[in-house]
Amino acid sequence: MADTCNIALIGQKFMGRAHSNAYLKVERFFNVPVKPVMHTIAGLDLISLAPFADRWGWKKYGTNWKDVVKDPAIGLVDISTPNHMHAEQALAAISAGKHVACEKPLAGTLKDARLMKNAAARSRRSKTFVWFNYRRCPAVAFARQLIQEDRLGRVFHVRARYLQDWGGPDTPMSWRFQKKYAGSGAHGDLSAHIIDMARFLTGQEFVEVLGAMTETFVPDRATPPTSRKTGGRVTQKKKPSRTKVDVDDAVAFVARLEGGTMATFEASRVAHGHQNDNTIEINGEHGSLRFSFEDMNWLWYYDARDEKATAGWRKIMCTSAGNHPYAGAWWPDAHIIGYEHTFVNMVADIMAALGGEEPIVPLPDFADAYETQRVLEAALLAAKHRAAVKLSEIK
Ligand code: SOE
Repeated sequence: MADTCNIALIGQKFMGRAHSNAYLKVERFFNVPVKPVMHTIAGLDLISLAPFADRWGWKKYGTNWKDVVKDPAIGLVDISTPNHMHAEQALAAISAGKHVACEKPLAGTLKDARLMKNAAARSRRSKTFVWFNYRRCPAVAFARQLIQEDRLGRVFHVRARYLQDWGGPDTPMSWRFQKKYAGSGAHGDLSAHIIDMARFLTGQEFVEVLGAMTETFVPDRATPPTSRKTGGRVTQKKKPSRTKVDVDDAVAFVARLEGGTMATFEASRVAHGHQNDNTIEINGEHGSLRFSFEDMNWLWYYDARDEKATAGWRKIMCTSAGNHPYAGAWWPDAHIIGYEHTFVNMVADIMAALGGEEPIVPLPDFADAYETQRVLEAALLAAKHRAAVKLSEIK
């Protein structure tokens, strides 16, 4: 019989839903050596917490995350909160001897990320994981496999972009637009994913960021109405006001990876027509690979060794059991999967790791995510100083 691990999830918004769904589904599709038990959900808003717990099947709920992480019944703490809370929550969970699965980026700042990495390294009991979920699209995992089989030969280019369009002037202020909560804007939120993908796919670390540019197109945003409780009555603050944005809406940077790979990255929240366009292309000596999340079941492959007359991009449907990672857990060929499956795949791998088994695809721990955080920092410094920044300068 499989062991169990009681989960405490902190955060009940977008990622809270994605993770809850993953814990709920995983053992219907995967044979996991350790089964997650949806024990406690912690969140700030008590009014929505009870229905959330009920809808997703969390046994308990509470508004005090500090009590929740100390609960002896809990085995793994899942941190799905804004970036400025990651360090405090992860450190508390690690010192309570829990395993930790933290949302990306590892933290809002390099300093927080370093504290987390060091705490994880010192711990004898805690295993750590970071939710870089796009590694777990079968097409991405398969691309890595092809690169490891040396299908591309020497890698020349990585060309990655992550474009969204929800951050225009009409979007009100939220934690994502404030440095004290988020650390940075599109950069920490979106570049973090494509930096992780570049490292994951090529197996190469970054050597230098040669140049970077950040831009804040929308300098302030409407402050959302806050509600106040006066004498048992909830009153809305009416006066419209605006709050200053102090993070980037968009970023672009150029980097060199080990092996001399030339890499370009772009991330934006104001690129109309691109809603979740997480695209990466890799060009090597013998061919190219291309993945785009909005078409996530497909991997594009160009083999430069094909005869010229019939050479061309192959569009590979990555849903074949036994051939494509994770595909065997899901549906018959071409019965495609979506965003939520990447999180289920990740929980399957976390549960495998907790049970002493090999995950299907390597899991990023705090030390791994810290490498991505160093690249984020190098690009921010390169933009600030309009100068190249060597990764060796970022400790
Ligand atoms: C918002 O930009 C967001 O939810 C990111 O925070 C996620 O990491 C990304 O996967 C989807 O978009």
